[in-house]
Amino acid sequence: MSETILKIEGMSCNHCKAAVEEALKEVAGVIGVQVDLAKNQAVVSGSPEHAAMVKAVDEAGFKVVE
Ligand SMILES: [Cu+2]
Repeated sequence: MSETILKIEGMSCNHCKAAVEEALKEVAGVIGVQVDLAKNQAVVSGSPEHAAMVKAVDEAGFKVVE
């Protein structure tokens, strides 16, 4: 199982954090998601397609910057 770190722009509170976690958990291949608000990043475990994660985050109203 691999882990991917996504840098995400636009998260400012725990509501944002929860929204991003929910969105990423819906992506096929994702096993777990841990968002770190202070670091503006999400650690995703599993083997999802990168593009699918970017799209899910975008649809939740945030942006993957890296
Ligand atoms: Cu928020």
